[in-house]
Amino acid sequence: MSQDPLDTYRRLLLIRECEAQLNDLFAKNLFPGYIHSYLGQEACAVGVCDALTDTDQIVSNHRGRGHYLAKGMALKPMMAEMLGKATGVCGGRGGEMHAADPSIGILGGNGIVGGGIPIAAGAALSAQMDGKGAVAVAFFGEGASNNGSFAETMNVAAAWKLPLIMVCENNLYAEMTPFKDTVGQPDIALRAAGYGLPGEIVDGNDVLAVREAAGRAVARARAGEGPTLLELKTYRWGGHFEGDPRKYRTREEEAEWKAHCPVARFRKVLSDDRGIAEVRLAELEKEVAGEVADAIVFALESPLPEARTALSKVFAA
Ligand SMILES: Cc1ncc(C[n+]2csc(CCOP(=O)(O)OP(=O)(O)O)c2C)c(N)n1
Repeated sequence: MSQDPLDTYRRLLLIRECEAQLNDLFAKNLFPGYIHSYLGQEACAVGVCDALTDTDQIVSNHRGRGHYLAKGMALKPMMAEMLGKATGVCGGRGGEMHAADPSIGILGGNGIVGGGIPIAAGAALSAQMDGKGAVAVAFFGEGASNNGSFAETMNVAAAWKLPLIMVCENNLYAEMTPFKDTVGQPDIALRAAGYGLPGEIVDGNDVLAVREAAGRAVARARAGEGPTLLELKTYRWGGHFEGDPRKYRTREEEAEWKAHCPVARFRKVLSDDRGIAEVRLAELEKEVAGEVADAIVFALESPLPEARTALSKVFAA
């Protein structure tokens, strides 16, 4: 749990810089496979993870780097994993969508939309049985909220009072489909009442608002009062994946959302409300950019996994 505003800012910057640099690698044809960028959604991951401890567990989705970094995944092994290298956090076997580090409560990403939600419920059930007050978080998009796994998990989590925080990052588009074309009413949080649990709509571009809402949900879960659904209203700045021509939305809409940049917004809070000097903020920004640049060099220079290890860590062959 972080209460240090500069630590919060550092992690927002870390995600922002990683995403920008990875997009650059992709443009230079140095990135294997797809990139599902988290640019624009940084405050969701950081705000939620600020309310957690190392023993709490998270389950991510296909847009997971923000979640990994916010929960504390080490930068170099994370970056190497993205490039499929042997030094990656999963030895290069997970790649862009499936990094994990259970030692700090990151149970992994998931390429199956909605697939991570019941896994998080399982982690919450196990935390409940352990009785040590840990909680689990499911991160998913609004597209996943129309999947059966969402409905089934909401029901069982409420019935069993699981210490589960359901975090829906509503970024308005599932691949190329506008969310408004797929639902009868646009507020996912309202569905919570039908299952018998609290639901809250939060400005997902305001890291402090996200942290406060997550803090309330975590406190409820730790107290044995059961799950909460948080709907974080946000926007993905890029396409569904890098290279997506984004024909399904306007550049004007994108500019409007970019004006509510979650990183710039928190920077303004730090300088205007908390009196943190410009020079300190600029120093931190430079430091983070340097760390990311070093991590990219590390990842690029790392070896690919050796062919003879192809079957290691395979449960059944
Ligand atoms: C079960 C399943 N259906 C469809 C897909 C293809 N798919 C990948 S991402 C995606 C959109 C998911 O949207 P959302 O859950 O809102 O997350 P976002 O990409 O907006 O972060 C789809 C349909 C998939 N991977 N798995």
